[in-house]
Amino acid sequence: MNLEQLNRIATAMVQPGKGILAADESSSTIKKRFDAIGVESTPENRRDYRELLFRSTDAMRNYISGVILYDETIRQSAKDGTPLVKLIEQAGSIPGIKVDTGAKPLPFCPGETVTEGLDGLRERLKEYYGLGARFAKWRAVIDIGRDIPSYTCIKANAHALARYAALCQEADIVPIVEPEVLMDGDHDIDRCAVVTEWVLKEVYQELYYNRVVLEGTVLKPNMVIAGKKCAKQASVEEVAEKTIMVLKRCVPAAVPGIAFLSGGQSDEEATAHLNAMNRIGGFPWKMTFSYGRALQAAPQKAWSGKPENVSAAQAAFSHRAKMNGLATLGQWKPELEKRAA
Ligand code: 5MM
Repeated sequence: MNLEQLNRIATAMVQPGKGILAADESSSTIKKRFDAIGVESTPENRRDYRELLFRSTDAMRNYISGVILYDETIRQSAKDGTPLVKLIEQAGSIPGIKVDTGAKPLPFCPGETVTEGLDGLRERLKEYYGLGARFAKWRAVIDIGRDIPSYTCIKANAHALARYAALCQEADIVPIVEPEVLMDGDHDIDRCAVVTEWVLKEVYQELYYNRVVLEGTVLKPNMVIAGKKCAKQASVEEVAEKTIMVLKRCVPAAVPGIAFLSGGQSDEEATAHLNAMNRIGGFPWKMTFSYGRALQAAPQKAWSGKPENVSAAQAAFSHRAKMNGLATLGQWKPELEKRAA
């Protein structure tokens, strides 16, 4: 394990002003996104769409530190034959790879899942390193509902995340550790705080027992936020304060940075929350974004599968990337959205 390299990559991934583009939708997820804009999900269309993102020079050069890819994408080339990984590198951004194989039902735990993908991971990581990946991602999913999450679910997912992270570091690949507490339910923000704290405590305990070196990791958590169906939604300030409170209780200062997922928040909410946290400050890690939907919803809509819309889609992507880049510095303002519109 080359700790110096791991720390250098992790630090570059969370550098101020930039964040991570999560473009690692599995085939079933990207199909859902394409269905919504009336585009058939073929390998060519997926390639064209992702090529459009990676050729968005303004966004990629100035605001995107790294891109999480799916297995298909890391092997694909652009229309002119340039490997997509090269496009990312040429823009000064770091290629990464999703290595979990998805969340599967957890036996005797109704409604809960455990993320799989450890079998053969050592060999896959070696191949991905050869293909250019310098960081990886594994997403555990924790749902909040009546009688869930169970300790069984939290423990199983935390253990798998730590086994994955150790294998990554052995292969000189920075692990993004993503324990996502979903915001799908009707729970309030305080319940989300309690569950997120429990999950993060277990995750850091398992990382310790699995000998993961925190300086060579990045955490990708949910924000502490009320469930989408909760009648009482929290203010931007409350989300920012409670997220910082929970993270301070759980995440050691040795972790270089925290890159949030957007989890179903609107584009602007995800930006406003990140901005509010960075304005408050006073924490030991960099705080940035690793958004999927909150970065891609606008460009997907603008593109809608039409070649003549590529520039408009790239402009939409650049705008969201810039807004989130400003939020990492606490310099975003709602007026900036209006001016662009
Ligand atoms: C881009 O979506 C990622 C892949 O999801 P599936 O494995 O379900 O296809 C997802 O893991 C993503 O990286 C995170 O959830 C963050 O994305 P959001 O949209 O929550 O910001």
